[in-house]
Amino acid sequence: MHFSRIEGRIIARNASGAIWKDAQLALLLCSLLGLASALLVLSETMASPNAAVFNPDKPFGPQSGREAPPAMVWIPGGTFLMGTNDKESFPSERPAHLVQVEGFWMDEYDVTDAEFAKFVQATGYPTTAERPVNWEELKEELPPGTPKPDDGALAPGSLVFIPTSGPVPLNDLSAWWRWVPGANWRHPEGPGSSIQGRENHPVVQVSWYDAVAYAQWAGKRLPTEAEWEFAARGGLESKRYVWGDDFKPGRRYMANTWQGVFPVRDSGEDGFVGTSPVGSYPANGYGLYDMAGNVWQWCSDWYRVDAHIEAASKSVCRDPAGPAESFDPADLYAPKRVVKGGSFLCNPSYCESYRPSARRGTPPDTGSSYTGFRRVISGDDTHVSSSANN
Ligand SMILES: [Ca+2]
Repeated sequence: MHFSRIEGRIIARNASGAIWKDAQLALLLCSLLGLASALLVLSETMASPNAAVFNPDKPFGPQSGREAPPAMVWIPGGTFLMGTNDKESFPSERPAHLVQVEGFWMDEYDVTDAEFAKFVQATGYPTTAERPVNWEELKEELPPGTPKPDDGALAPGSLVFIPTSGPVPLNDLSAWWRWVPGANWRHPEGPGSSIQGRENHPVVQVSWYDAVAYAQWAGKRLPTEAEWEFAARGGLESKRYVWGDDFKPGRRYMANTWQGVFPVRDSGEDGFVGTSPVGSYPANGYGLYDMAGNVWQWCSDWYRVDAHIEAASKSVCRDPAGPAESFDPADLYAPKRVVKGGSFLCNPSYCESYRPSARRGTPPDTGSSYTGFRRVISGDDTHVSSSANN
């Protein structure tokens, strides 16, 4: 077992999981409620240039006037309120603040197993989970003095979700995450599992480095967190979900999430236990699928828990690329990148992170069975699309 790696990661994730009740951050947030309130008033009075009436059966398409790269949709850009002032959110999602993004192209779907297989076949690229753990790199992400584990414990592997046999405290992620040697994108749950029959599911067990490598090979890049959230909102303004404020409009599930007692048993009432084929639920207002639930999606930004507080100090953030470095007071040693969108594990009792404002930090070398990605092309890089690989 990757004791140190697991311990380091799980300690970090425990801390992230407990952030909801983190007194220090809560106090920090309270000191900013005045600003948050001002922004809330602004959110209610500002013009909504991108506001749209959402019809899940008839998403409106891009009107860019340009030929779309294959399987990508045009996100028109504009100004929006990023983050939220909703009290039913994590402190890291607050406060809402004005952000402007330029138009860009975005993958209609998460990158699938079949697509990622083409990349690996063409390049021979070994993913992070398929390579032995580099102790010299890993120890930099752990508290000083952490002893080196046995070499056998540094064999290739990744994190896999394992349901528990009964209810457990929800502040201890190590109860349902296991380091599984041999787990990688071809074997998402470890040896014995495969992606056969899951070719159209989002690829998982990919690190941030793997996602960047594939994006660059395809002539694309990862979205910034601001681009991702703007796109996820689909033209709607400050809605709780990417389709509106009602979680189940007309009693219809709109995303692949978790039903039942977490992390014991997922009833699959929404049609799927685990990942679902991309595009199984209605697209959002921009015609993007799975911008809520299914799998978390890597963004290019470094993760700071207080990134929105810093951003809110400016009148408008224009195409923000995120903070210069990672910061998470609950885990000072492992730098993290932003992931967005929540996953098939998200449940109202736990994190409800399928909301567009939800955000989390994950070390860039850490893949898992619930994290994938999609890619973008800058609006002024359309020429790239003609030579881009799918
Ligand atoms: Ca589900």
